[in-house]
Order: sequence, then structure tokens, then C-alpha cells
Amino acid sequence: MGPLFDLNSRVILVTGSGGGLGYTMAKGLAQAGAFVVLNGRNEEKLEAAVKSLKNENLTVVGVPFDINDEKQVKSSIVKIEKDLGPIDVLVNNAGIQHRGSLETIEKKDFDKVIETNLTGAFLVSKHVVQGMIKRQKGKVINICSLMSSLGRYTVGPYAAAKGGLAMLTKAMAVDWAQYNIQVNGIAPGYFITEMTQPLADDQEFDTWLKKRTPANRWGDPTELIGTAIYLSTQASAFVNGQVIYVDGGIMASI
Ligand code: GCO
Repeated sequence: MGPLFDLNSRVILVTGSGGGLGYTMAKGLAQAGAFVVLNGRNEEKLEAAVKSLKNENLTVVGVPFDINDEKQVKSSIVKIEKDLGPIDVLVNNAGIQHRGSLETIEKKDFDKVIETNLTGAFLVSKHVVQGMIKRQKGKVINICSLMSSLGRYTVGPYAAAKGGLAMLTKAMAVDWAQYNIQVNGIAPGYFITEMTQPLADDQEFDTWLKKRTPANRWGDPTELIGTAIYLSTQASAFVNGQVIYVDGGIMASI
């Protein structure tokens, strides 16, 4: 890959990587040479994910913690850095979806989406960045969404959270660039995962989405790996506060 894209001996923490896009990005970063720490709340699911990557001789470990529990976040990061060394790259991927038109959404459900998709990224970043500031070096990648810029009927709480995450990405970039820490975002368009499978199974939605997407198709989760590698390496040393839309052209089109 050459020094620009070198990930060998880098420690990368990917939150919410027991499945979905997080798992695929964790696998791709490990295949590119990184030591990847997978995370998730569901220990069984996390264990299975780690086992499957270890079966491919990838250098990974699993550290279960809830990104919404600051005590767990703090103690887990201390343990990771004690056992494995400094976290060079943090990928804030953990997120949930809760669909429903806003006038029907319960406050507790709205709060949960904001807490997990936005506040969780702040909490994990706040504790990982302490070491990055000391080392004057680090990378943070926030997994935003097409919904960071566009709404879709019944996706209000998620759009509010992901819109906030895009702005938090800029705010983090501004606060931490002085310490040689680059903070950027990846905004996936539509990829088939557990979260979107119900949409892909809906013939009407599937037809609409393919027409709405200039590339006329759903994305393959592995198509996010290249951007994740770029934003994790020296290649993006002077890139700060950018959100890269990996969406088959949706954001470019009316
Ligand atoms: C939905 C989907 C989207 C995708 C993705 C698109 O209901 O429209 O869940 O929110 O998950 O974030 O970028």
C-alpha cells in the first residue's frame, strides 16, 4: 500500500462492529494490516464476529461495552490502551434506527436514537482523544449518513442524529486539528444490512431507490472500506472536518 496508506501496527477501534457496516469496515481495515478492536453491546454477536475474522487470520479482538455508558466507555478504553497500546484510529460507527413519522414518535425512542447515534460518538471520542492529544496524533472517523443532509419520510430521529453527527465532525475537527488529530466523516448511502434489509425486501422501495440512485443500485458494504482506509492513514493528513458521501451519486442528483 506504501507509506501513504500504511495501516500496519495501527490500533483501530470500531464501535458497533459486531455486524452490519461496522463489521465490514473492521474486516477491511484488518485485511489492510491494522490491529482492529471490535466493539458491541451484544457479547455473543461480538464473539461470533471476532471468531470469524480470526478464522481468516486477521488480528482482531472484541471488547464489549455500551457506548452510552460513560463509566464503561472510560474503563474499556483504559483497558484497551493498557493491553494493546494506544488507539491510533477511532471509527464511531455504532448506531440504531427507529422509523416512524415524528408526530407518532415517543420521547424515549427519539432520545435513544440521539443518545446512541450522536451522544455515544461524543462520549467515546472524548475518552479516546485524551491519549491522542498527549501523543499529538490520531484519527477519528464518524459514520454519518445520507440522512446527515437529506430527510426521508419516517426517518426523522435518525436524520436529526446523523445531521448532528456531521456537525459534531466539524466541531471535533476544529477543536482537535491543533493536536495533529484529523476528524472526518463517512456518509453511506443505501447499503443492504440488517438495518435496511426490510427496505430492500420491499419491491416498491427497492425500485424507487435504484431509480433515485445514479448508479442504479444498492451499495455493497465492502465499497466503504477504501474511504475508511484513506481517512485512517497518512493519505488524509491535511483533511479535516470533511464528510465523504459514499452513495452512488444520490447527493449529486435531484
Ligand atoms: C432508511 C435507512 C437509512 C439508511 C442509511 C442511508 O430508513 O432510510 O435506514 O437511514 O440506514 O442511513 O444513508
